[in-house]
Amino acid sequence: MSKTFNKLTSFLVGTALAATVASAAGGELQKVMKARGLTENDVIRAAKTYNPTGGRDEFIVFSSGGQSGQVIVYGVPSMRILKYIAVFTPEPWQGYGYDVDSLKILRQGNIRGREINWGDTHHPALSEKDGKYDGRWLAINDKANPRIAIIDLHDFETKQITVNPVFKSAHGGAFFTQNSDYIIEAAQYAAPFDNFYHPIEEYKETYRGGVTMWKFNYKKGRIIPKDSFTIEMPPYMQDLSDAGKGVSDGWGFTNSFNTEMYTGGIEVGMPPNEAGMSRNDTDFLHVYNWKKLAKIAKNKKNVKIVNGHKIIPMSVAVANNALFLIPEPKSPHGVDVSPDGEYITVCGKLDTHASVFKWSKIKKLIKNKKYVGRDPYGIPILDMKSSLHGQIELGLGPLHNQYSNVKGEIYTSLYVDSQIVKWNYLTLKVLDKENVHYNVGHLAGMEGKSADPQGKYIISLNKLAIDRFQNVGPLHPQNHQLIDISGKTMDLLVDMPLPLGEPHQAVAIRASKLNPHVRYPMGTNSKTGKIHVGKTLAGQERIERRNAKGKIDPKGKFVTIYATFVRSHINPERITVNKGDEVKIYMTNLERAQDETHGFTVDGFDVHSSLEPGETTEMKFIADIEGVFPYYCTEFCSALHLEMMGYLMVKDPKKTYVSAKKLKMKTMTTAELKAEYKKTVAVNDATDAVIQSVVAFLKENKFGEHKVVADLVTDAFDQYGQIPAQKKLADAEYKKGNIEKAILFENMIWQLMVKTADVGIRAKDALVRLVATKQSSSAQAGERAFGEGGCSGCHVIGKVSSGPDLTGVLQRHENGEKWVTNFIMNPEKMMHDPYVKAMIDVYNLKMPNQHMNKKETKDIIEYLKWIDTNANLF
Ligand code: RUQ
Ligand code: CUA
Repeated sequence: MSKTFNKLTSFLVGTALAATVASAAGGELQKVMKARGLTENDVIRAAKTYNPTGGRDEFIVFSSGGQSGQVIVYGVPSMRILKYIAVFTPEPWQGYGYDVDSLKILRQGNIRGREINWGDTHHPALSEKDGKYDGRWLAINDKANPRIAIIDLHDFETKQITVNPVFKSAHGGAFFTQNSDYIIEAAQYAAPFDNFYHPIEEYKETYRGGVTMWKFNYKKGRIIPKDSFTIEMPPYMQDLSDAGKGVSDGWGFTNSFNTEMYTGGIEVGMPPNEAGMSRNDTDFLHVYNWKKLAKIAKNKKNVKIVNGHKIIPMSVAVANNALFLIPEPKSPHGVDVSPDGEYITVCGKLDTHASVFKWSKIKKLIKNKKYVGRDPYGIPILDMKSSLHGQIELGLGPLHNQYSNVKGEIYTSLYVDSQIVKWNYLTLKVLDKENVHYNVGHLAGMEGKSADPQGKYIISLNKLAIDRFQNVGPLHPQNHQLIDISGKTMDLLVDMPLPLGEPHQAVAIRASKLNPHVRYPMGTNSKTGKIHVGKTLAGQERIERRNAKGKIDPKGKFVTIYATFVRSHINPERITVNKGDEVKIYMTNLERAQDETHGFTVDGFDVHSSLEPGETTEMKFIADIEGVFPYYCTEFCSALHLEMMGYLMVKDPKKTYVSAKKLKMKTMTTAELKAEYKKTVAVNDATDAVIQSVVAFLKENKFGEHKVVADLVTDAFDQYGQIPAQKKLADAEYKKGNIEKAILFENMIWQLMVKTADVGIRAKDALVRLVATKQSSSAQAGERAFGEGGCSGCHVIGKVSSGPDLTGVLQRHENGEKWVTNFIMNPEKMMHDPYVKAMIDVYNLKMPNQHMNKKETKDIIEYLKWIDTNANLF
C-alpha cells in the first residue's frame, strides 16, 4: 500500500487548494480548519463529497435495509439518504400497510395464509439489458421468509411480493439474468419442499436445497409464478448466486456450504453445527444451464409439482446435462461473474484465497464430459484444478467482489482483516489494501456487478461501527464508508451511519439512468398503475350509503366517501355515520404540482394514506366506537395546512341525543357586513391585477417554450381556474342577502389567488433565469454575495423596498462603478454626499457596512451589470 505517496500528493494538492481558497476567502478556510481540527486531506475529502444546496449526486445507491424489511436509497458521493422504500414492512409515512391498496401488496407476502410483517432484505438487484443496468426495476429478496419483491423505479414503490412456495429460507437472491428474463433465488437452509414434518434423521432423504428461476415480465415489471420453476438441489446450503453474462449467458452459478450435510445437535451431545459444517476442505460451486432447464420445465413430464409450483428433479437436470458441481475452498461466500462473463471469482471466507474459475475451461470439461466423479445424488463433479484460472492469497476472510472500469481490476472485502483489497484477477496480483471500520461484508461499486462497471467509488458496507460515531447505546448504527478508487491507491473519503437494520448489499446506478415521474395521471392507483375505481374529480365529491346488496339505501350500513384533496381543503369536511357502519373513503389528490403531497388520517382509527399528486387511494375501517374524530391532512402542504381538516362524527343509533342550548353571541350589523364585503372584493381585485401582470410577463416571454415553467403555469392555472365557480357562489349569496356567506366565498377566492400568485411568481423567477443572458462566474458569485452578505435584506431587484431598487444604479452616478464600490466598502465615509443624505431621509435608514472584501464587491458590481443588461425582465 503506497500510503506515503497518497498522503504526499494529497498534501500537495491540499496545500495548493487551501492556498487558492484561502487567498480568496481571506484565511476563512484556514480559520475553519483550525477551529474544527481538520487537515488538508480532510478538506479535500470534504470537497469531493460535498453537495452545495440543490446539488445532485452522480450515482444513486439502493441498499437493502436488512431487518427493517425496507430498501434505503442514497446518493454518491454525498452519501445523503434520499428515501426508505417500504417493501416487506408497514411504513406509516408512505401509508404502506395503512391504506387498502398498499395493504394488498403487503398481504401478497402472507405465508401459508398468515401475515408476515417484517423481512430480512438482503440482495437488491437492478434490471438489466445486455448485462447493463437500465434503471427500470429493482428486485430484492427476503432471507427470513423466502420472498422476492419488485419495486418500480418510476415511482420507487413496491408493486409485487412473491412468496417462494417451496423454500423455507432464501439467501442467494435476487439476481437478474442479463436481459431480465429471470430472477435467480437460491435457498439457504435446506428443508423439505413440502409443508410437512420430516425428522432431521431423514435429512439426506427428505430435506432439499434448490435454485428458483422466477420468470420476469419486463414490460409489466411482474414475476409470473406459473412460468417459474425450481431446480432441485442436494441439501447442501446453497449460498450466493450470480447469473452468467456475455460468454456465460444462460448459465447460473451458486456456491454452497455444509456439503457435509451435518445437522448438529448440541442438545443431544453432538458437536455444534459450526464444527461439522466446515469439516471438509472443499464445498461445491453449482453450475447449471438455466436456459436449457427453462425449456425442459415447459414439458409436464419433466417436472414435479409441489405446493402448486414446478420442480425440476436433480435426476432430470443431470440427465439433460444441465447441472454440475465444482469443488471450491470450504465455506465460501461471494460468487461474482466478471463483466465479460469469462471469469467467476469465489471468495474463501474461511480460506485466505480467492479462486478465479474460467468459464471457457468449465465449458470444455462439460462438453467433453470430463468428470472426476459424482456426488451422492449423482451430479457430475468437474475437476477443480482444470476449471481454475488461478488462486490468489488476499488476506483473512475474503467475502465479496466488485469490478471497476479497468480491465482485470477487482475489489474484494476482507471481513476478518477489515480491509478492502484491490487486485487483478487476470494477472492474480494484489495492488493495494485499505483499512475500513469494521468487519466489511459486501462492497458496492458503481454499476460494479454489471457488464459496464463505472469505477470511481467503492462503498464498504461494514457490519460493525464500534467507535466511529457518537455512542447512542449498545445497539450501534451500521457504517457505510465511501472510498475513492479513481487514483492509483484507494482513499477513504467519508463514513455514513445507517440506523435501519443491517444493510447487507447495495447496488449503485448512474443517476442519469433513472427517470422517475413527478406526478401520476389523475386518479391513478399507484399499486396497479391503473385508474382507481374511486377516482373523484372536483365537483364529484359525495357520500353514499348502501346496503349489503350494494344498493343506495338510507338504512344501509356501508358508507362510501368520495373525497378530493387540494390546497388547502378536504372535500367533504363533515362526515356523519352510525356506530357499526363500514366506512370506505376514496381519496384523490387533485394537485398536479410537483411535490404537492397530501396525507390523510382519521384520528384514532389506525389508518393513514399518502396521496401523491394525481393519486387515488382507498381507506377502510369499521366505525365501531362512538365519538367525534377530527381528520386532517398530515403533510404540511401549504400555509393553510392546519385548516385542511374535517370531522368524522360517529353517533349511536340506539341513543337519543338532547340538543345543546344555543349560546347567544354578538353578530355583525348589515352595514358592517357590507363594509367587510366591499373591502374583501377590493383586495381580490388588487391581487388579481398583480396576477394579470405576471401572466402578461409570462406570455410576453413565451413561457410555453420551457417545460419547467409551463408545468408551473399549468399548476397556477389549476388554482386560478377554480375562481369563477366560487365567484358565482359569492354573487348568488350576496343577491340573496347572505352577506356573511358571500364574504366567505370571496375569501376562498382570495385563497385561490394567493396560491396562483405563489406559483406564478415561482414560474416568473424560473423564466427570468431561462431567458436572461448567461451570468459570468463573477456575476454568479456576486449574486451569492448579495444574498448572503445581507444586501437583499433591504434591496429587492426591480422593486423599491426598504432600500432603493438597484436596477440602473451604475448609471445613476458619474463614474458609477467606482462610486458604488466605494459605497459598498466604506459607506460611513459617504454619508455626507448630498445624494446619500437625501436617500437616508427618504428611507429612514443608513446603508450599513457589510464588510465585503474587494473580490466580493467586484463580483457584486458584475451582478449589477448583469441586472442592467436584463433590466426588462425585472
Ligand atoms: S451475504 S456479507 Cu447475506 Cu450477501 Cu455476504
Ligand atoms: Cu394538505 Cu396539508
